[in-house]
Parts: sequence; C-alpha cells; structure tokens
Amino acid sequence: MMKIGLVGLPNAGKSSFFNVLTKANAKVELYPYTTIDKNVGTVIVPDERLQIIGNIIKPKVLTPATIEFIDIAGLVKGAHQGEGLGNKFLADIREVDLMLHIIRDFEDETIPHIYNTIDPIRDLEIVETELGLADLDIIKKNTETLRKKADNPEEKHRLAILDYIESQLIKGLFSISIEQADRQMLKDLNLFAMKPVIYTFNCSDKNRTDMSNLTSLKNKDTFLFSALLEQSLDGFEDNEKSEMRQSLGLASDGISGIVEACFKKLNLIRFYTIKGDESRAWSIPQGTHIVDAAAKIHSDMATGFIKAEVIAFSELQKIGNYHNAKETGHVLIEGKNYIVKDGDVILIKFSAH
Ligand SMILES: Nc1nc2c(ncn2[C@@H]2O[C@H](COP(=O)(O)OP(=O)(O)O)[C@@H](O)[C@H]2O)c(=O)[nH]1
Ligand SMILES: [Mg+2]
Repeated sequence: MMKIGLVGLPNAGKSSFFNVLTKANAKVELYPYTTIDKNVGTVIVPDERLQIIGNIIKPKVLTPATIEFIDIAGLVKGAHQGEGLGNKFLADIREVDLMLHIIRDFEDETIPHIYNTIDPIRDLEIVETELGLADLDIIKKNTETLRKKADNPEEKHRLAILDYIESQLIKGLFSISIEQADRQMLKDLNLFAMKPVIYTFNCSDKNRTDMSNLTSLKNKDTFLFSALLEQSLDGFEDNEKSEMRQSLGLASDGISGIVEACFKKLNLIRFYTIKGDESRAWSIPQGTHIVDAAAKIHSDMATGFIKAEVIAFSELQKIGNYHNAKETGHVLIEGKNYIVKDGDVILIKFSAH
C-alpha cells in the first residue's frame, strides 16, 4: 500500500491533522478495517463513484480504496546530522511515497514555536533544507564511487543525473524534476527531492500570512486547512462544514480534498469489482495491465487469468443496471494486456487450480 508521511517542524499541527484524518475516517459506515496503530492510520479515499455503484448493484458490503498515513515526529535544524533524533525521523520519511508537509500558520502564545515567530515560508525552507542536506550526503557518497569507476554508459548517465540533482540542491531548490526513466533509475536511493510533495498550511484565523504572490509556491500543490476548526466541526452536516471552511478562506472539502489530491499525486487510479456480496474499489498505478490488477485481488486470478469483462463506470451509471449493460453489448471482453482505466468496473474470468 502507498504510504504518505506527515512531515514538518514540531508543533506545526501534524498530530492534530492525523487525529482529524483518522477520526473522520473511523466513522465511515460498513468499513471494517480502519486501523489506528499509534502513528499509522489506514485512511479511506473519498469515492462518490463507489456510492453510485452501490446504488446500482446493491451489494451487502461496499469497500473503498485505502491509503496509509504516518504521523512522523517533527524535524528540526541539524536533523541531517542527527540533531533531535533526526536520523531516525529522516529514515521514517525515506520510507514514504509522498510527503504531506504540514506548515504552521497560526498564532497561539500557549503553543511554543521552536524558532519563536510565525513564518510559514521560513519553516518550509528549514525542513526542505534538512531533507536536501540529507540527500546531498547520499549523492556525494554515490558520485565519489561513480567518478572513480564509471566506465559504461549507464554509470556515466547515472553520474550525470546525480551531478545535476546535486547542483539544483546546492542552489536551494528542492523538488527536482527529471525524466521518469531517470527517476526510476534512482529509485534505490530513495531521495527526498524525488518524492512528490503536497503542502498544507495549518491556519486557524484570518490573520494568516498572504501567500498568494509567493513565487516559491507557484506550481506547487498547496492547501489551506485548519486542524482546530476541523476539531470543532464534529457533528455538522457536510454542506455546513464547507460553508464554514469557505468563510475562513480555507479549502472547502477539508481533509477529503487533501486525501484525494494525495491519491492523484501518486498517479493512482481506481477500478471496481462487483462480484457477489461485495462491491469494492481497488487502487493501482496508472498504466497497470489487467492481469497485474487481477493479482492484487487474488494471485489465482492472475495465474489462471482467462479474460475480463470491462465496463466504464460512466457507461454503467448511464445504463443503471449491469445485466442490461451486458445484454446491450456495453460490457467488453479484454485480454490480459488491457491497460486498466480509471473507473473501470471489472469482472475477471479465471481458472482455479
Ligand atoms: N491555536 C491553534 N492551535 C493548534 C492548531 N493546530 C494544532 N494546534 C495545537 O498545537 C499543539 C501542537 O500540535 P500537534 O498537532 O501536536 O503538532 P505536531 O508537533 O506537528 O504534531 C497542540 O496543542 C495543538 O492542539 C491550530 O490550528 N490553532
Ligand atoms: Mg506530533
């Protein structure tokens, strides 16, 4: 399962965010697996399509796709040299597939700030500097070895890419874009600068920092959120919640919008199965062959794969009945190399041994 790590300075609101996230989720009906294991939470990916499929198919159980969030302890300056248990926390962040950076933008005299003042962009840069410095250590070790013995084209290429990333990090840049194939090549290094990032500003009042003109946040995924507000919204209807968020200038769908954004940022898509008592959403990377998607459901389905019946969600919704869709030729037969599309509703035919 894909993992998302909450990163940021101490007292930014990471644990508050995590609590709101896992609490909101624990209440979702019919979902038996929500676990909250100290700082790891399995979180449901919001899914209107699954609800609609539920109305059409009427299964006993609707099972949404999930994603894992980890509440990681706060980083401080010097973390890359082991300051404040930095090595341990950095190792935790190396494990995640996406960093959700929680940044403090609330004033509260009773909650100390490790660097005394409220300055979201400075805080963001402190954290990314530590992550960047930790990456530079890894890159240096690798390039030293490669410079001595890079004698084939692949190694020379790897060295060139690492030199490029190093030059960008030294300039103070952090999320560095390179070709997908190069990203794949460097996967073993688990560099922070290669991980997708979403920035969430935890702001509780209107007096927040104006970030609308900041070039450093251009083209970045950013959300305005308030952990404090969310805690007080318990019990309100969804539309009331949206209104209150909007009146404060915050993202209107709160946590679920952020979870959705994480899912998209990870290039994940959902397909659906509707067999028997359970209709279920499954998450897979974009570009997955149907036989590999089948393996996710059960290994026998992949080894004994014969064919699949596939209908797009929008078609099924339009027709409103699976049987009718099939009778009228809207359910297509696909072989194992079919690439699953977001929203496909799939029935795998396989031989069990
Ligand atoms: N005033 C205010 N306090 C907050 C807000 N978010 C979190 N806090 C408080 O700040 C303190 C630190 O929050 P926590 O979530 O533990 O931060 P973490 O260290 O990043 O995990 C706690 O006492 C929270 O209740 C907020 O939006 N406004
Ligand atoms: Mg915490």
